Amino acid sequence: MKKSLLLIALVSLFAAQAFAGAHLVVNNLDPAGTGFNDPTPAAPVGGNPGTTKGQQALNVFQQAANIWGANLDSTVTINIDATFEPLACTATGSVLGSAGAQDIWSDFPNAEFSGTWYHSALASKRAGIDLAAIDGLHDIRARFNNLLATPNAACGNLTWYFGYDGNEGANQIDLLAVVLHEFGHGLGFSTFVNKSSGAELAGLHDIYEHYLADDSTPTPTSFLDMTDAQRSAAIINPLHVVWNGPKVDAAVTQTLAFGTPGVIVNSPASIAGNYLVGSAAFGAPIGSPTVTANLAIAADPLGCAALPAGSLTGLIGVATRGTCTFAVKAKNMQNAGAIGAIIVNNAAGSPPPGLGGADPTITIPVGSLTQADGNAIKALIPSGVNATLGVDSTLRAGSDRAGHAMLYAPNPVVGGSSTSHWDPIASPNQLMEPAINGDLTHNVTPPYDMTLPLFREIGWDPDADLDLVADDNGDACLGSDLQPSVIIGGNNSGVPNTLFTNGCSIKDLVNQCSVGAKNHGAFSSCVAGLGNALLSNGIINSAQKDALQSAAARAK
Ligand SMILES: [Ca+2]
Ligand SMILES: [Ca+2]
Ligand SMILES: [Ca+2]
Ligand SMILES: [Zn+2]
Repeated sequence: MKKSLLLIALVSLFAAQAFAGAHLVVNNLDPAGTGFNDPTPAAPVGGNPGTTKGQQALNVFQQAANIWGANLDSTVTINIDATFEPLACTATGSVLGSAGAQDIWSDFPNAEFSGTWYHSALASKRAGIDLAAIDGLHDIRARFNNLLATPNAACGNLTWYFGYDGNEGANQIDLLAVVLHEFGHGLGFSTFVNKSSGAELAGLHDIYEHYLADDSTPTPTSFLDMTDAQRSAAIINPLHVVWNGPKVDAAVTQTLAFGTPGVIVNSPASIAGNYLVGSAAFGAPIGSPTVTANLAIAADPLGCAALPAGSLTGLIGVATRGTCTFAVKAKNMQNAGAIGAIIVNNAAGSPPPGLGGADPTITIPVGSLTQADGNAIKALIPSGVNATLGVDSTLRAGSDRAGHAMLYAPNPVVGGSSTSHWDPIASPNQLMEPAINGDLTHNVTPPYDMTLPLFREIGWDPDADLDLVADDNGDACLGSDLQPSVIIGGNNSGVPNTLFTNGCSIKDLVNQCSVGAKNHGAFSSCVAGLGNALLSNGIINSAQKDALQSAAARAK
């Protein structure tokens, strides 16, 4: 237990307490009159019985705490400090919330890996003691956007929905999903690697980073084996940063649906392969239908002028971004006979942009390519390029070819978000994507969601009996009796109920005697044998052996 690092300085102390599952406590740090203390009357909604906006907000947080508490196991209370504050807002996109660990630890008792940072809630779960309290801290600090309390044009008139049922209306944001998401970051769904420099925090790996890899190489390259420069390059390698761990790999097959949109170059062989595609707000959705054809550059390479009639008949047209709208380019290519349209970005960066705009007369599928991919493809079009614009039905949306889940790795980097989310290409939509989608279920397990499998991977082991021995890895006695002394049939032997490293207590072993015994005599003699074994191993003394035997004898 040598190192801790304070991420945010705050005070307060809570005593550790044992709970089946985990106990998350939300501390309301809002000043009077706002956020959790907003006295504005509100009608109960979607299962939330609160009668003020503030009470409803607090209820939603408690609901999120209960959902995580039912899915995680810890003997140590998880303390979360939360506020509503004005966060960044625009008419087209707003920061809903942010959260992170207040305190992190390495080299604590029962750490799975040495020299590795853990979020304090997870470190405390493994250690069985409240490590954040040692630093005078809580585990998680979470902030939520107070500008969404009432309709506000600067935030696109979005407001919070306080129901528990996911039935938010138009222009409403499901607060419960956002709180689950932000608590997820604080519980472990985030890396401490510097997203710009690629440097590790204070030179140590972190437990999340442990499973990050770049799959550009035939064998994915672990972030742990990279230099800072290699790490910073990988962080901006879209669709190539993956989670390389067996539990999430298994969750991928249970959760993600087949069908990844893409441009697949079929020939020539030199550039054959899958290319990331951005989708358009107009035209047919990519994949309905999937189109395969030769590519042709529009006679006007920008596609802004009307194109010669029939010049793209049966072809997929290619135009470059700029000068006129995406919809104008697509419509001109459609008018010239194209069965699909590709617009190549005119600036560096990846992933390729989504194509905004509207024109209901466009009926062909339209997609975008990055400048780098588009230029490489365009260079070979004069000698013939055949490609498919559609859905790759052999690849799960959000998985790479090897079956690893993809993490968000946009270029340029998005400081708070890169690598600490799934890639948004994931389908069905996942809780831990960088933007909240309206169809989330509040489930954190497959077949809906991969967040809990990721938590299992980083060490949130299932431990229903809270004996700190993982139920799925080494606990030979599930549902252990952990009373301080061995009590047999109501008779307290006074013998300390030692817990062994295999997750069995002395009482568990006594219980095994009672399961196997045909009658009380057989039970008693089994306990006598157990007492002798414990004595000869120096775990109890002979007086304790006698006390154990006597309690068993009286337990008739
Ligand atoms: Ca998605
Ligand atoms: Ca256990
Ligand atoms: Ca056990
Ligand atoms: Zn997030």
